[in-house]
Amino acid sequence: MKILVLHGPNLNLLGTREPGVYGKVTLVEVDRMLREHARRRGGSVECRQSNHEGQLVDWLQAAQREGFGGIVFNPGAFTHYSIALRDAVAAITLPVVEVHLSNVHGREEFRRHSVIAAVARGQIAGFGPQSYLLGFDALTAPARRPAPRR
Ligand code: CA2
Repeated sequence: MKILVLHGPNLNLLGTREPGVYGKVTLVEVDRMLREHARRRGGSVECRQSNHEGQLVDWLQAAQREGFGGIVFNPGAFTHYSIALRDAVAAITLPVVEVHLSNVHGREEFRRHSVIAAVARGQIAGFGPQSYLLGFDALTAPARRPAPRR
């Protein structure tokens, strides 16, 4: 399955500033890890980053007709207040998994609320770059449900 990975604002700075919060891995390295992870699982990813809300809305809206099967989305700071991104996620039929490098629930109060989470398939936060890999797995290898009892 082909998965679209969207990185929101400021994530282009990853690995160059605030290593104590976001680590030392750059966005180029995260994307490389994702491509390798997807390849090992027989899938693929296309990774894009934008600092602009409208660009992210356009990519979300276009994803289905571009042939993607799901979206791994780190909306960055937009997570906490962008109703435009929430509406875009709610409007599309593709599954979206919200991911965060940091554990947003253990940080400042304003980061504990996501306006996206309620319309996403789920949220993964706090595992550094691995959050993205887990997001890929959640979309491509949904957890097995226990067999029904007879
Ligand atoms: O933990 C995450 O992945 C966040 O989405 C990152 C956002 C933050 O606003 C969210 O609350 C949580 C910030 C991305 C900025 O990334 C930087 C990376 C390096 C240096 C400066 C910013």
